[in-house]
Amino acid sequence: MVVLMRHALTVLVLAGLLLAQTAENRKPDRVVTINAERFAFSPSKITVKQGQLVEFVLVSDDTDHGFRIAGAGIDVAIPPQGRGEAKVRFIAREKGRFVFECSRACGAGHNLMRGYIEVK
Ligand SMILES: [Cu+2]
Repeated sequence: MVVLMRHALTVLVLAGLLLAQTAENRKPDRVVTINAERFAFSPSKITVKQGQLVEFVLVSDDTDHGFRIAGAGIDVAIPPQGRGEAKVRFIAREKGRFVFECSRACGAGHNLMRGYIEVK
């Protein structure tokens, strides 16, 4: 019985995840892979068109890092090298410059880990 209930719960959780994803379930207009390593993102300057749905694929070349886009409500953990990647979607609704930065303390040059997205 407990096992059955666990299954039911799993199904509910999965259904919820699916619902949450449908809104932005369309294929991204652009996929940009960003590599993170002490103490830089590469590339660190990215230009996108206004309205594009951009998917960032975030890969660490060493330790734990984070990827935060200021003012966009985005902050995800990037797993250490060999432990997979993080994906996050960003819609460039307004023109301008969005700064991104590392959000996990990764060492002495952590504060230097930043870049920007230029929306044109
Ligand atoms: Cu850092």
